[in-house]
Amino acid sequence: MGKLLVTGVLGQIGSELYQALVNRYGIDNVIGVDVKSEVECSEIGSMNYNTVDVLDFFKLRKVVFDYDVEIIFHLAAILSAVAEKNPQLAWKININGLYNILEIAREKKCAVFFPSSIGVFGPHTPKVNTPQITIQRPITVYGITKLTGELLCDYYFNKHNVDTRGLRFPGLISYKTLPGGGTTDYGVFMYYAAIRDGKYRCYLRRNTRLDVMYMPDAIRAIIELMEADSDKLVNRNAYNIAAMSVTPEDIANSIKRKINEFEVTYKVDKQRQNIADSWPDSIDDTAAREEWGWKPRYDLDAMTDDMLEKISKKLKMEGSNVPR
Ligand code: VAH
Repeated sequence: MGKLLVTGVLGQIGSELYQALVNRYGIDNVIGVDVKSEVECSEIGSMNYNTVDVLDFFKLRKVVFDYDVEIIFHLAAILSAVAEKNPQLAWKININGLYNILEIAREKKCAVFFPSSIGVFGPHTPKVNTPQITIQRPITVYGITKLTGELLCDYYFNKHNVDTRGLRFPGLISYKTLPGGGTTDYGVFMYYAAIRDGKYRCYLRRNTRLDVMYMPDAIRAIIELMEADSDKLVNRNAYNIAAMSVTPEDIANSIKRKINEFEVTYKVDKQRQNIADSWPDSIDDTAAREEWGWKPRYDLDAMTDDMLEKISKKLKMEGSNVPR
């Protein structure tokens, strides 16, 4: 595999994907870009990094050509809850940023990974075991940008032969880099609160059912998809993938197996509840399993045990400067 570029490399997915790609292909073959400068973010020091805004076409194009990039993992995006507060910015970053990536990939003949989301589905979509091909009428600007992104990626594959591939991620749970304003961030915050405070006030109803996935599974899915045989990919933009369909109460009960006194209360945030209610309860990922061998490795309790162990170590090392 040639040189790999990760945009949004300082984000929740980008930061872990960068490290996984370095571990697999070597640091000389991976470049990360994001909008922060090395002064603003200490993690950058150890990375192959350039400060680039995906809206800056010429600076982005220069990085792709200077490093002779062959695959672009385009993670830069505004997530659902933040997007609803600033739809214009979300449209600019999520659409114009992707358009720049696809135009550069067309010229440079790069492959492109695009992170879609279960946010592309809406209230008219079958909520249980949501099919790969189904009604997609999202009610959030985030979902609209991700659906538009799927269609743009398909267009560039069919019209310009750009090797675009995507995944419809569920809510992703991780401990290394905090999520950036999504609707499913509650899962991450619940684990931190369980260890640090022994209690958590959840902004979604206790019985709000959503698909979630542990980050190690998500990172492996990206790499396995981009290494898959292109000729076998039919639903390339973008695959449903799933791991577990859970509620906040399910996660709380899984945590209580290890932290018995953990208490969760519920104070619904209407906006994020409305977003969550418009998304599926569970996802059918048969196409991903059949076309490139997708299979999750973490269930809820395995994720909980690993999250609690890793966050405990992180809090000991970094102190409590982590989310409340
Ligand atoms: C969000 N974490 O909450 C993202 C994701 C399915 C949710 O797309 O916006």
